[in-house]
Amino acid sequence: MQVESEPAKDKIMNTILTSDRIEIVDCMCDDFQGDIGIDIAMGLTASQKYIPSRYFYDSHGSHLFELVCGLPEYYQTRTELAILNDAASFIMAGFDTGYLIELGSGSNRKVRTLLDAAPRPQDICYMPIDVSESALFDASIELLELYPSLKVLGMVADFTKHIEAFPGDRIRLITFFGSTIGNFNEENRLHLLNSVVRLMGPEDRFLIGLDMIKPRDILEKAYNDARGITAQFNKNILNVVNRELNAEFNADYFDHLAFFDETKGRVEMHLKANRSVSVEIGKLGLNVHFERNETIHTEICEKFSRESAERMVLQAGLEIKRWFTDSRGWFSLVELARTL
Ligand code: AVI
Repeated sequence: MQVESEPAKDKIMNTILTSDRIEIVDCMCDDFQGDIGIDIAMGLTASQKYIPSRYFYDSHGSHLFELVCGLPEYYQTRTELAILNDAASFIMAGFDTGYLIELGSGSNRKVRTLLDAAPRPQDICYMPIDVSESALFDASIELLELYPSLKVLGMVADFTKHIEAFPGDRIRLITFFGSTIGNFNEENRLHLLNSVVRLMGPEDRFLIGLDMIKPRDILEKAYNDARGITAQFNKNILNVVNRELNAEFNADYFDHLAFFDETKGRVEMHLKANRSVSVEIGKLGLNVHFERNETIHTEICEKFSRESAERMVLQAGLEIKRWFTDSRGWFSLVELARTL
């Protein structure tokens, strides 16, 4: 099980950069420290040990994830980009002014296809939301150079907690690419979608990427690449825990494990102890023992069918406006509106 923290109310925001075309605000303050202690204490004392997947994304983890996106086995990014290239003009025809919000923005590659298709990019304010300040900063600066009339309002924020801080004075196109929704368990998925729905006005649109169910060998190769980049990405979570909580994980004592669970319809990632080992978590005053072959569950990657996706969005109070997919039906980009 993965845990999300409670929504933070009345957040204090620090402006970390402001000029006439860009503002970046920080909604995280010192949240990360407080949350990670609670999350790791809960996760590593559970019967199936786990570490929430959001701790993958420190600056090194964000960099490794960018490498994963370019791997030949990881079809998701290029398939979604190809769908976006074909669909962008249709999507942007109905959105020529307002906030273009990107949840978990990372690099700006996908949103650029939308901006390229925008009839009047000067009337759009791009709002990237990401926990990684460095990724958000670099991607925003690059966009300002590429689109000389674009305005950027970036938020260093956890979109599972800070959605209520998003401005609502103009129409919004909220994007959530990469099938990141599949990294949430069913309860947290619904919770997140509900909070997006509460934010949406009747004219707002929500564009979500979904990775679809496909043969096991394709899925398992995507999470077990030949170069071992996904393994490095998975193990990096231990470095984050070491750094943030003064822990003593030796990443060499854990192996990367990723498999498709057909009954659950999801890929799971784990770190499997290759020996019996005890690990001191200094800041928590906790000593955690791992038997050989015991695993830490680090990620779920839900794979959708058209039916399961329809069920999910309907339950959240959303209706499907348009469904874009590739010729093999491997990935889908779904345009949603609030159910009236
Ligand atoms: C971010 N997310 C959609 C990726 C996925 O495929 O679930 C994270 C990832 N994990 C391993 N490889 C990529």
